[in-house]
Amino acid sequence: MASAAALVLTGCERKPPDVALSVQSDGDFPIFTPAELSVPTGAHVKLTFHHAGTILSQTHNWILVKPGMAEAVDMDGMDAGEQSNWLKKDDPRVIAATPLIEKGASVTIEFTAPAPGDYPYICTTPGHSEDMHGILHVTRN
Ligand SMILES: [Cu+2]
Repeated sequence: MASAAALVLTGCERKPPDVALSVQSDGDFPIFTPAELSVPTGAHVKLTFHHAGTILSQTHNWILVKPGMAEAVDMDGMDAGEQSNWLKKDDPRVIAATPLIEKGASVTIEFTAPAPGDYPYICTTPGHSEDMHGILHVTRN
């Protein structure tokens, strides 16, 4: 694995960029804003997620999944329960995940942008993903 990574790096003239992204709930509505984000492949991403609610006390998370996997991850998360962040443990379909946060809170996570493609993000609090979803567009460098 290490040698493969070194080959990729030497074949690329540019160092992967650091990219800061922000996403939040639409106030008390279980909707992500923005619903679309974009980042170049290989970037070192620092994503800050903010729960902008002030009234309702339901918690939210931000879960980035492989293409086509949002529904399955959401379903399995429901079985896993709230104490597990509404996520199946060590789910290989999950690329990045924040913990559940309360209204008014923010959390920052770091991850490496995956291969180019369109990756869904959802909140796995039961009943939220139908409206609380978006797409991370991972572009070629
Ligand atoms: Cu939510």
